[in-house]
Amino acid sequence: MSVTQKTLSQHAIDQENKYGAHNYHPLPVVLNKGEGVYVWDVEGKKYYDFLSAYSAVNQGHCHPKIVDAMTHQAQTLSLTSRAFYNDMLGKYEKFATSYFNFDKILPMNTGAEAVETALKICRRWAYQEKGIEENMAEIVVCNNNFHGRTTTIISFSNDPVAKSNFGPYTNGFIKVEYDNLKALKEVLETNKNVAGFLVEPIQGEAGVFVPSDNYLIEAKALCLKHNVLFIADEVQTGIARTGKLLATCGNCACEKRDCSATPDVKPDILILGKALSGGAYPVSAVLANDSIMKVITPGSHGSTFGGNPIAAAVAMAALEVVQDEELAANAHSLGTIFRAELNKYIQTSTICNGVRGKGLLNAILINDHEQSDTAWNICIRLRDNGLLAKPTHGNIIRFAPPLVMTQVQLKECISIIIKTLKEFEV
Ligand code: IF1
Repeated sequence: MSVTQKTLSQHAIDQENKYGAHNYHPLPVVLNKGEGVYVWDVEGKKYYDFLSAYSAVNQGHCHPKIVDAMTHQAQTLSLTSRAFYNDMLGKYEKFATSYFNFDKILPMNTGAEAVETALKICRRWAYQEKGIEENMAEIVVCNNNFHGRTTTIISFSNDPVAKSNFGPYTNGFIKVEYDNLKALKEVLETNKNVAGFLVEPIQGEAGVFVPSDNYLIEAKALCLKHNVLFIADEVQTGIARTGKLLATCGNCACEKRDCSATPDVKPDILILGKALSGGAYPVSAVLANDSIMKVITPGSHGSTFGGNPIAAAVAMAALEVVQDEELAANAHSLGTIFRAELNKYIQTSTICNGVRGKGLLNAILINDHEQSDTAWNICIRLRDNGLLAKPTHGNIIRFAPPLVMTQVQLKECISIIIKTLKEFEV
């Protein structure tokens, strides 16, 4: 059958199926244009993007300031490797360390690379500074975590789909229940070799689990008491997504942040990715103060593209957009409206029995069992109704639009979501 007879979408889907590894199960929609909160498919249909590439496109698709910075740098100097200096990296490092209020930054590319980098820094700090016996360091992680897909990271995952048949696994991790201070306290009191505690301020992939207001600050206090590094993975929750510049916040330089009830927590090691570039380019980073980052010495860590000139230019532009357009405050106020409107609907809904989240990282709970395809079918209908979203696990649908959304646009999206959910009312 020729392409003209098949829809352009089906042709693209068939090509991916035939030539690409099947490591995803995408929603059947083929996009070819993005602008702000909108994306278009190859047949020209327009959608609200309510996933933002898993919180990478916080600044909106193809933000002109970010695209201009990327284009200009790409036409000037794209990559030197770290074998030589260049005029962009130091400028970016000064900008970013001041912006997030840390002494040093180690630039990488993907979120998983930044998580791996943080684990290496934590282990070396444990041996060289805390005095733990070589190869005995343990890092505490939470059940149902998601920190990426490298072999070490899946070694401490409890998701069989992401983990099975990829062994042998990396040792040196202890799992505790998320949002359980008693469990964390117990582990820190009974294990003298704990080097760090790696935690998502909100568990995104697990289903947007927001911990108790005091969890992060009390966990940080326990880490301080036991000389254990508090490592915050803000790859998904960072860069204004939850209504503050960072979900942990941590005395950042951003004056206009709109703090919610959660008290500030300054991590010992901060991990960033995704929206650090506004979704334009792979940029991630690990930030820490000198007392920790000093364990990294020449040749002990690196990456060909880490901190390249384009990444530096893009990240500075992306972070300026967050401040200039007050995206944290917008995420905070729009998120409050979103949860209030969905909670009103839930009072009389038979298909939706909960909404949770912070800022514009939210999820709804579908009233069906985990293995049902109801959440998937709802996302198919949302697509037909002009809004793109995707289930996390089973019966939970994550909603995370770009933070540049206006109140009028949000209200239209809320009506699309409720109209679609009503189609599944029993
Ligand atoms: C996929 C999930 C989200 C992350 C946190 C590190 C990373 C991620 C908290 C690694 C990445 C992405 C990966 C992407 C889908 C998406 C995701 F569904 F996988 F779990 F957002 F929830 N820490 N999350 O959320 O960053 O290496 O991908 O740049 O792999 O399907 P990365």
